[in-house]
Amino acid sequence: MKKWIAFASLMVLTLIIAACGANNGGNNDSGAAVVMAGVEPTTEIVMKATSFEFDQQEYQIKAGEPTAIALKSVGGVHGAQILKTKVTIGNNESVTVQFDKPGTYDIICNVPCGGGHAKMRAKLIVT
Ligand SMILES: [Cu+2]
Repeated sequence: MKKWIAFASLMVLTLIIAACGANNGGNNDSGAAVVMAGVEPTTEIVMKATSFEFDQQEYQIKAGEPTAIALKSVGGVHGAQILKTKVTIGNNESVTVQFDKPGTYDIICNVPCGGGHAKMRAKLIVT
């Protein structure tokens, strides 16, 4: 009887370790961009948001450079989320980020701002 309990405990432990391993693998994706709090940016881009679009379809930044990404709302209240990263920029806020390597990321509005909200998309191209 005790053997079964020990075996069951071992199985549970194995599953927990496996689950943790899988989580770490998933987090690597989010490591592409790092928020550089307190770091002086070397360059800045400004995204202007209106209801319901960003002023450009594509924004370009360079990998390896601390870059301030500012979100200026010209009309309405909006937010920007860079998918596959942990970066979000609030309404009329600026966040300094640095990307490790080139890539293309989707930017979406993350504030439910009205009828055209779902169409508020742009791309961030890291070169
Ligand atoms: Cu929105």
